[in-house]
Formats: sequence, structure tokens, C-alpha cells
Amino acid sequence: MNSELIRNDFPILKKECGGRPIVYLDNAATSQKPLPVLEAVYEYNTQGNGNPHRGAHVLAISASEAYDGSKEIVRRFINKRSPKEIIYTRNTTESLNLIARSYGETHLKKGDHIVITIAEHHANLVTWQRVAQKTGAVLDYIYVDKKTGHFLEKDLEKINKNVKIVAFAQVSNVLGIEFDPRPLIQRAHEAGAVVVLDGAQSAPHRRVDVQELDCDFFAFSGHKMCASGGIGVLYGKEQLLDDMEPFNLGGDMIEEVREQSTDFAELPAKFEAGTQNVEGAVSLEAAIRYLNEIGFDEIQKQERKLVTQAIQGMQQIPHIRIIGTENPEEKEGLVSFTVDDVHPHDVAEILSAVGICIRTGHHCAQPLHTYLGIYASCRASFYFYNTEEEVQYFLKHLRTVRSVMGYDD
Ligand code: C6P
Repeated sequence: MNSELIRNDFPILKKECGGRPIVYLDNAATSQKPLPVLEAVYEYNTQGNGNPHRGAHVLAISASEAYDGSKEIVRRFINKRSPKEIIYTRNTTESLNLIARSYGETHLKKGDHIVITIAEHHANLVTWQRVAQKTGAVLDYIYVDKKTGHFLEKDLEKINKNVKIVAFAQVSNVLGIEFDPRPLIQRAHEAGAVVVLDGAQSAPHRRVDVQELDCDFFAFSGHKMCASGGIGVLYGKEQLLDDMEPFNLGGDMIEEVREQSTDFAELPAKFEAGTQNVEGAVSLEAAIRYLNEIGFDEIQKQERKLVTQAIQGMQQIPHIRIIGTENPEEKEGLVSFTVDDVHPHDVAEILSAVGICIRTGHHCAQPLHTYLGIYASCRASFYFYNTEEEVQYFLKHLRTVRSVMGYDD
């Protein structure tokens, strides 16, 4: 991978901070956008902007074509047969809420069980709490080994015939662990449960094949994979989506409206009420084309190199505690950690002063932090445009954090 060439595509990476180009290591929160994406959005807004599916004039038609056409790229990206199974949402959070509301709340009943993991992002946790509260279902957790982050084998037995939904992230945004979801999916299906896979942290980094995975739902966000904010994807198996109530009601999701009743449109329109985010769809198409051009093998290779370097460097620094496995082969582009006796926000501020952006807090995974016995953590997350030089710079300044705070170790 020619990092220099790739970085030229990302104008924001030239932004100066702390007297040098910014070192952006918060990619798991949101990624940066390359020129082809920015240009596609500009082109759409200067040449093609209209309200899709709602007019016969030239701009309404170009907007419809841009919106509908982008779904073909997304369909191929996750290897799905029909674009009807691709629903655009605002983000992963909205995709998961849609499943919880339109499937969970209507298909579960008292005594049914929902199984999630303790490592879930709140978007895939609070949603199921609500379903459990509304339906009387029971919410069970698969816990993880506190050192390695791997699921506790014995907890997998919680997936039994009472379980109607198994929902989990393909990659945890804190543990960063890369694991094979297929055994869990198989187990869930054998029990007759529907599988919801949160792909927010996997889709940006690896090839996803929903047919091969055989998950029932898959959710991800455009903004974590070089597209604009405000566009997300929900994939669902057609049979399940057909059997679900619409999430929002209004324009463009209807077949026929009478005074007292309505027939809803076919998929995917049934779930896309209101004026759609065409600009977001255009940006997502451009982002997928861009990522495909680089190639996911290359993306993973570069990220693995950076994560390995980061972990090896961090292991040499006293008082740094890496969260989850320290095996770089198992990490998907991010490393969470704590620094003894230093508040994570202080770590972030010290690094920010020299132009390094990391994330701190509970990363919207508060139950995981509580389970691990910590209230917050720091996280460095990488993308293919990061460089080894940036990792070295990060390590150099991480080494100084405790001394800046007055410790003389
Ligand atoms: N995690 C992070 O810094 P949205 O915000 O809807 O695009 O994505 C929600 C979401 C769902 N699942 C996982 C595993 C995630 O990591 C995220 C977003 C960001 O870790 C923001 S909290």
C-alpha cells in the first residue's frame, strides 16, 4: 500500500495541529473522507439534486437513479441477492432500533429470551432492554473472558430453544476482537433464533458476505467507512422484512392511502419513509468503490501492521494496560487501554496537545466497562490511511503521559 498516495486523497489529514499534521487515531468513532467521496457529493449537489421517487422532472429522476443505483453497489458489497433487502437508515443505531421495534416488539412474548453479549455497544443493548421491558422477554448475556475478550464457552449454552433473538457485534468497539461469528450463528439457528449482527466495526475493515454468514439482519454505518454521516444500512432477509411492520410512517412508503387505512409499499420503500438521504447514498456508493479499489486484503494488511506495532510498543511502556487480547492477530484495527492512575480524559488531552486524536470514555459500552471493573478507557483506532510513523509518534507521546501528570516512574 502506498500510504503517501492514499493520504493525498484525504485533505483533512493535512490539517495542522500541535505544529504538525494531525494524527487521527479515532477511526472507530468516525473515519475521514477521501476526495472521490467529497467529489461525488459535490457532483450530485451541483448536477443532480432532487427529491427521489417523487417527480417526473430531470432532477427528480437523477436523484432517483443515484439513490436506487447506489443500492446495487451496497448489495454487491455485502453479497446479497436482492437490493430489496437493503434498507437505508441514518446509521447502525437506527438500523438496530428498526429491528428491535419492527421485529422484536411484535414477534416476542413473555418468557421468550433474547441473548446478547456483555461487549455490546448501547445501540445493540438498550434497544433489547426496551424490547424485553415491553414484551416480558428475558434479556440474557454472554460474558467474555476478562483477559482475552473471548466469549465464555459455558455461556453459549444460554442459546437454547427459548431464545428468539441472538444479537451481537461482529467486532467489539472496545475489545477490538476479531472472531468468527459463524459458530454462534449456527447455534442460534439450530435453536430457532433470529440473528442480528452489528457490523459497525467490521464492515469498514473486512469483506462481509451476509449469505455466507447466514445472519438474518446486518447493520452498519457509512460514516465509519469513508462515507458521509447520516447514511446507514440495514440488511434483512426478505421473508423477515416482509413480515415486519413499518418503522416510520409517511411519504414514499405507501402503495395506497385511504381515509382510514393504508396499504404499504413493497420492500425496501416500506422502511424508508420521508425524503431519502440521496447525498448520503451517493457518498456511500463512492466510499465502497474507493475501498474496493484499495482492496480489503490490503486494508487488513495495513491495519494489522499498525496494530501489531502499537501493541508491541505499548507492551514496553510501564503502567499501560491493554484491554482484551494482546494478540495483534486477533485485533481488528483498534486497541483500548488504560494508564495507571491517569484519568482517560487526561490521557486524551495530553495527546491532543501534540496533535493526536484518540477516544476516551466508556465508548457507549458501559456494561462492559463495569464488568471489567473500570469506569472508562482510552482507545486508539486505526484505518488504512494511518502510517507506522504515526504509530511511533503516538507511542512516543504515550510514554510521556505519566510524567506530564507528575509521576516520576
Ligand atoms: N461506535 C465508537 O466510537 P452509529 O453511531 O449509529 O453510527 O454506530 C453505533 C455503533 C454500533 N455498534 C458498534 C459496535 C459501534 O462501535 C457503534 C459506534 C462509535 O465506538 C461511537 S459510540
